[in-house]
Amino acid sequence: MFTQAIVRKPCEAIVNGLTTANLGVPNYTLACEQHQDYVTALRECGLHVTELAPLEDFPDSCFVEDVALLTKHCAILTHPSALSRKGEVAYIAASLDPFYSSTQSISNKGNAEAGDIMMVGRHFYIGLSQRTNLIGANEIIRILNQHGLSGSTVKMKELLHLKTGVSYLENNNLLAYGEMMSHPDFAQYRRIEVDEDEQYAANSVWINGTVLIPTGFPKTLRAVQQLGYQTREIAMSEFQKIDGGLSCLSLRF
Ligand code: CIR
Repeated sequence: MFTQAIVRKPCEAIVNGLTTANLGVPNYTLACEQHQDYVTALRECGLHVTELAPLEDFPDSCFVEDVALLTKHCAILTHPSALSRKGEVAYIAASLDPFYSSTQSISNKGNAEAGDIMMVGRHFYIGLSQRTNLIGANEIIRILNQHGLSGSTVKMKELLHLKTGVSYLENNNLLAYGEMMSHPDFAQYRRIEVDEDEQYAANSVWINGTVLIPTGFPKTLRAVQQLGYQTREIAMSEFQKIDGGLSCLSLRF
C-alpha cells in the first residue's frame, strides 16, 4: 500500500516542455486544472499528497517521477539525460527531508530517469532507453541490492521510457503496449494488450486497489475493469502533448 505522494504543480513554461508528440502546445490553465484533478484522485486513493511549488526554470518539472526513485527502504536520486531536466534533481532532493533520513545518488557517468523504472514487489525493472544507460541502471541496481531489493535491465527500442509502454497493476497483471507485449522479460505476467490507437493508456497507475487511467481510452478502461479493478479516469491531454504519462506526475511511496 502507498501512503504518500509528491507532485509538483505545472509551471507556465510548460509550453516549452520537451516533446515528440506533435499534438500542439499545452494550455497552461487547462494543465493546472488537470493537475488539480490528478491530486484529487491521489487523495481519493488515500494518499497524503505533498504539492511542491512550480519551477519556472524547468518546463518539464511537473514530471517528478523521473528525478527520483522512492521505495519503502531507500530514496535514490536519478540523473536525467535530458539537459533541460538535470537541474530538477536538486529541487526534488530538497523536498525529501520529511520522509527520508538520507538519500543516495548515482554518479555523473550514469544516466537514469525513473520513468524507466517499474516496481514489481521487491524487484525493479529498469528500461535501457535514450534516457537511461547501462551505467546508470547498474548503479541503481547496486544501491537497491544494499537494501535487500533487486533490479534487472530491460532492453527496449521504441518507447521514450519503459513505463510509456508497460504498467504493473499488481496481482500478476501487466498492461502492455507494442514491444512490451511480447517482451521475454515479462513472459511470466498476465499481459493485457493495449491497442495501438490507445497506446497512451499503457501508462496507467495502480494505487491501493484503484487503477488511475487517462480519460478517453475506452477499450483499455473496459479491459482493466473486467479484471475487477476499481478505476478512476483523469484527463491528461495537456501532459500528453509533451510526452508525459500519468505515472510521471507523481512520486508514490
Ligand atoms: C520529457 O521529455 O522529459 C518530458 N517532456 C516528458 C517526461 C515524461 N516522463 C515519463 O514518461 N516518465
